[in-house]
Amino acid sequence: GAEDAEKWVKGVCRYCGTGCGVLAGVKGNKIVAVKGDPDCAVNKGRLCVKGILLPKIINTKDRVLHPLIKKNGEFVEASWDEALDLIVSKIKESVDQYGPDSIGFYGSGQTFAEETYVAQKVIRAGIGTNNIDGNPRTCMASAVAGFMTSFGEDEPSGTYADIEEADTFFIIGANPAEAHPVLFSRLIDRKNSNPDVKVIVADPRKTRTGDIADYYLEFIPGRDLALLNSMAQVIIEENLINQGFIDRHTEFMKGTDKLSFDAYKAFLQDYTPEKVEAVSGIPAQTIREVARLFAAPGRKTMSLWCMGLNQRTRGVWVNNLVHNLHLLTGKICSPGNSSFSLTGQPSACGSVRETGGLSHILPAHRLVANAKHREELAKIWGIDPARMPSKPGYHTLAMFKAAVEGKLKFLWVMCTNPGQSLPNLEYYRPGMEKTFMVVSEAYHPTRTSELADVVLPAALWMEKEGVYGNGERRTQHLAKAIDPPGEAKPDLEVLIEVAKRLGYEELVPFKTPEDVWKEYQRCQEGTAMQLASYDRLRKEHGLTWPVPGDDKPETYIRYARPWDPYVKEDAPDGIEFYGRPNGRAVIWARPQVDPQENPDAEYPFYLTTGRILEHWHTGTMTFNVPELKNVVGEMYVEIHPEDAAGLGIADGDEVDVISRRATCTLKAHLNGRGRPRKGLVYVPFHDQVKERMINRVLLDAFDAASKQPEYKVCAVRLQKH
Ligand code: MGD
Ligand code: SF4
Repeated sequence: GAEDAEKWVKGVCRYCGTGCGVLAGVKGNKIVAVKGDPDCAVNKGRLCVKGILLPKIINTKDRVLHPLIKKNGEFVEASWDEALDLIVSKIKESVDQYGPDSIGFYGSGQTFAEETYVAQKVIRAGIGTNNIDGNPRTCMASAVAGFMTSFGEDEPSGTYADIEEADTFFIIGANPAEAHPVLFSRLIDRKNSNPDVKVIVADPRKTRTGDIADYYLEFIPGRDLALLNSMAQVIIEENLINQGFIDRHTEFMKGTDKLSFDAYKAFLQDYTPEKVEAVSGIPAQTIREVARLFAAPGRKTMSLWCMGLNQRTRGVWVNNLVHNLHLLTGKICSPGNSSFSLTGQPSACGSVRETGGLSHILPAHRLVANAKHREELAKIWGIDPARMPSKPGYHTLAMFKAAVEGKLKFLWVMCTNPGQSLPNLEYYRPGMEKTFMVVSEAYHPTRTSELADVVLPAALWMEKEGVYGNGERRTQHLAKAIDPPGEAKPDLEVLIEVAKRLGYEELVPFKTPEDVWKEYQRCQEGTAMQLASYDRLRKEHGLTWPVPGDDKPETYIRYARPWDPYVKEDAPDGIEFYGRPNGRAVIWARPQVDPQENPDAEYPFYLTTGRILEHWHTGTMTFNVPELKNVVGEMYVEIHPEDAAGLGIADGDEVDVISRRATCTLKAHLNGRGRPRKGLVYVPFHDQVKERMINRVLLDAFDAASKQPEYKVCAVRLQKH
């Protein structure tokens, strides 16, 4: 317990995108307790149940302690030398025979920034392919493309500090009560502090977040594009717009064409509340009331969303439609007025979006497709720009499809568990088995490591030093508190060692994470994404970028003076969307388009999936914590009581959830912690047991622009088991 701690080491929680600061109590080489960091602005000492139980993920019986190589179908212990030699020879062989594009790297929003930075550098500048992607594709890609298309720059304008300033919260497609619990506690505090604070929650499933709603909008899955357009229609119709803001800071677009305000207004005529009532299932009067509340003059409005908008075949569009509401009303770029996408993972922003860990982006928000951006990096990296591959690589599903089709010969998976977390698993898992797959993992077996050829033992949370970046642009340093067990090593060391053995010594002149950070900081020069120095990060409790110099403060609000140092002094109203060539953000005309798979006579229910409070993604860590496992030991299917009655299903009955792709058998929860609307069922995706691994049932449609998979809507049939 805490009383045994000999010292307290500063870090960050290992789990969600909230990014709570923690202090790890260390005795000898053990973490004996964890407490919330009282000096971290995110949580001010608070932690949720997952965070407080972090010490229990470390000394578990399934930690991988030595490299493992699969020989004749069995894993056998090997030395690091043997494992690395094998990896290097496989990479060389694949590149020689099939070219650089036969190699792929699949990373994570849970690695450190330094790890992804080095991985993408070695893959691009060394091997010569852009085949590096990661689980943020399944998580944030639509938010990235939404910010890029609306504002010309990735990541939100505001920070969590907007929570304490906002009067109206519009929460759509997010369940922070379970997925971002400490952030949610800030929201409850805000609501309790002021009776005027109102909360709108829009979700096809009544969640714990919905419990604090003044307005709860239970819409038909996939119909939120219509809902958001309808709110815009009301806002314009009732003259709740901010005309000055629109005139000075925005422009209207549809597809590749500019629109006039009148043409946009005409486009919205298909979305009057009366028309959208029929489409969305929300009464016209409710749509009017929430639109008025959203736009009410003198009130500050903060929107919050997460996977419910991102994991969609029209994820980018629906992101744009939330931004539209803020731009039409001018409720953005001032305290409490914020269009804020929540992130899922502790470092999806810091370690993937910012470092260039997706197949189409480069460090510091640069783009692969931009020749000038490639040249800038080639210069910093000291290589011939011609060596920088110009073709974007495989996005996540394309990469795993290439493995199924035999085109991807070598795949390195680090800090993620796609054998359980990809959709349509029956299709993708055989590809992981077929390709030569290296898995860097802290535990074995996982649903991915079991399919690997080599498993590399990874140092876990607080067993290594590095930097995370949470959902509010906060860059946070984690010190090393203890040594990893057995022969486990930090992923960074392994990446550097493999690069050296491949002959790329000049690309990895790094001895420490700080060395990597210094080079990464050079990549940020000349961009509006400047991060603090390592020295400063070590001392501070996280800083929200841009931080353009060690003597400069962190930045609360982007695109606005006095906060953002990149906004021109004479910018009208002190606002400039400088990511866009003309400094104007875009209000997009985006129509309602239904999801790819919708219920029909054969598969009459919608299925949606997500997280619960006690577990983290594929459960490798949280199922190792007895307290969490005891609360929820297996996943289940939530069914509306009337639907269940119609099928003769009682609470606790085993139910087959059947799609065109696979069947899962799960216990029915009729009045659980969430209640889906009639015609919808909900399954958390954490279970590791094949019969309950819901991702076998899901389809693998994806957003055409962001390539983010659709985890939120598909069609199923239910049957008592
Ligand atoms: P995690 O359990 O987070 O799941 O899915 P994954 O990323 O596949 O996997 C992280 C792995 O890293 C764990 O196995 C852990 O043991 C290991 N690990 C921990 N620390 C370290 C380390 O320091 N080094 C290394 N090498 N390994 C480490 C998440 C993914 O799932 C995401 S991000 C989203 S948003 C999607 N959400 C989603 C959904 O909402 N519904 C459904 N049905 N599926 C989904 N899948 C996606
Ligand atoms: Fe960790 Fe998220 Fe809980 Fe904070 S809210 S303690 S970051 S899981």
